[in-house]
Amino acid sequence: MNSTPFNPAEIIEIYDIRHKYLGYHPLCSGHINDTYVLEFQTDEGSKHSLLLQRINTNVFKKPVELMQNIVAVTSFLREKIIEEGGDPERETLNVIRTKDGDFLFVDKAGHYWRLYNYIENAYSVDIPEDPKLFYELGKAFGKFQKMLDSFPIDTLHETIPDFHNTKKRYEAFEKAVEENLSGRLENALPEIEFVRARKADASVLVDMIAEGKLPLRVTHNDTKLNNVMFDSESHKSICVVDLDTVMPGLSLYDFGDSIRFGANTAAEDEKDVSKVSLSLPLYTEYVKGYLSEAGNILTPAEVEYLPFSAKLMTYECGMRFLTDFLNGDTYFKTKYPEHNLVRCRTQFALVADMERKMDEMQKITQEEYKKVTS
Ligand code: GN1
Ligand code: MG
Repeated sequence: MNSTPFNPAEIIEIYDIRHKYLGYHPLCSGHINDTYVLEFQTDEGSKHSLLLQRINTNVFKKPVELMQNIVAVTSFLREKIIEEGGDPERETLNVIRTKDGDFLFVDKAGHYWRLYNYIENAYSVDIPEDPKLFYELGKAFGKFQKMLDSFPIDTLHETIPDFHNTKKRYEAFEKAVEENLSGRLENALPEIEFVRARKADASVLVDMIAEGKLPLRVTHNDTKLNNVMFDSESHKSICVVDLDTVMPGLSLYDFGDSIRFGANTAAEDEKDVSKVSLSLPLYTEYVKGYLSEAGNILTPAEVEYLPFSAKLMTYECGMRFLTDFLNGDTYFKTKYPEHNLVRCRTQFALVADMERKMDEMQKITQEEYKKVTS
């Protein structure tokens, strides 16, 4: 049997949990943190669960600042949800404080942990079998963007500097090629060419920010389909989760990354790239859901670049997988030696398909935009 990665007695003590501990199970969908669902029984005999996470401090080097961001954003969302008559226990994550009022605790091994409410009767998905779910996903992130429109952005820390600065990601990629730390460069020559052929794309949004053409907003920055919870009965999106990368950013990062992950007809690590393509029906659903919430707060320039952002975020993510492959898999969790290379190939197959479909994506976006703004 595997040993328990945390000490339940310690958690119960630190958080002053009064319920009876029943056990835990791991949640395995993320590439970065370790997540566990802890189950308890209340005095009345009902089940009560909490979500325990170990923060990967190799990736998140400033866990205290990261938690300050999350606490500020979730407290702000909580107020908004209450104002709108929603249920703040289900519609946002809530950070649970320790007995001493802290949002984090450090165990004896020096690991950083945090505890959240667990959203019952809800689920997350990796592939949107039903297109309606993808509409719901767009709505969730559009609403998230809209609700945070008046959040004081200057109070947020940039917990991972230049997270979606594609230009800097490109520089990191070239450095990885040059250093070839893994010695696997020869296995990735076509992929390296693919990245280099699109170097100009990497600067587009960064340059627009510098020229004041795109507004900085409070963004999620990791808007994968499995980062939204859906209600088990109504199948409506209820809550945006995984807030570690909430930072100042572009609405385009969030839109683009959702499309990258969820509108792909194959999984992020599908080995058969012939299965990879951009689903235009799913793209349309997302645009509809997203613009139904955020359409009125976005600038025309943001809307114009939505389709491009899908391509750029896919390119950037593929480039990050490739960089990690060349560096010897030091960032993303991998299940086998070529995993990062496989992931990179799916991303580039998707980029290529988006390039073929770019005009169509633009048309769909503008049509939907007209509907919500007319
Ligand atoms: C990571 O942890 P997870 O799986 O939600 C990564 C994202 C990538 C994603 C690719 C902090 O997200 O940026 O887009 O993998 N998160 C971080 O699946 O680097
Ligand atoms: Mg995540």
